[in-house]
Amino acid sequence: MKKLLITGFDPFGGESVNPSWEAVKLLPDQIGGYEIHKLQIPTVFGLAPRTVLEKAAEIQPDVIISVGQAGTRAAVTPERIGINIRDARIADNAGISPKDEFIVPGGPDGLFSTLPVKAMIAAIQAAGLPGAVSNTAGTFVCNDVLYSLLHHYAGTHVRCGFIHVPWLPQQGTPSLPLEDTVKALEAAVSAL
Ligand code: PCA
Repeated sequence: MKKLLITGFDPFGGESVNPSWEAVKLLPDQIGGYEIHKLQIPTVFGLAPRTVLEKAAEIQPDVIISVGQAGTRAAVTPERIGINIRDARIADNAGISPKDEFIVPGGPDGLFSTLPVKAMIAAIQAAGLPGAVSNTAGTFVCNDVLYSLLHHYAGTHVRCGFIHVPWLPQQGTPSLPLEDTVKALEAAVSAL
């Protein structure tokens, strides 16, 4: 059976919950032909991608999907591209807020997700849930993970990418109930 490593973040920015990890935690241990390996990662520049890469070195997944919270979005949004920049508006969970730094000095400006972004969105919508493409994962820790994974696995058979999910209802508006986010992630994985 193929292996999928899927990650969610710890809460950040003073919040007490992060829907990405809450949803990833509730995924079944198998979806379609994939064995699901779940991992919580810290909202810390550099450490977040390193934590994913260490786990990936251990389990040797075929696919890696990192999931994160995007508080202003109403839909579950697979990301099209990661960009080579760290530019934080708020401090990460280690108190660091880099400005205008490259993630990989000398690396390409942008790297496209190697996941089937449009097929995942179609599957989310077919499940009756809000799904849309996103053309920016921002410049905070989520983009740090997306770009770092794409750079690390460029030219290999390991496919990777990122999905942002809305707030939970108790966090603000717009939001999506936790069970809908879980179903949307399942639908996205079923499109792999
Ligand atoms: N969202 C943040 C980092 C952690 C998370 O869940 C982001 O969009 O960069």
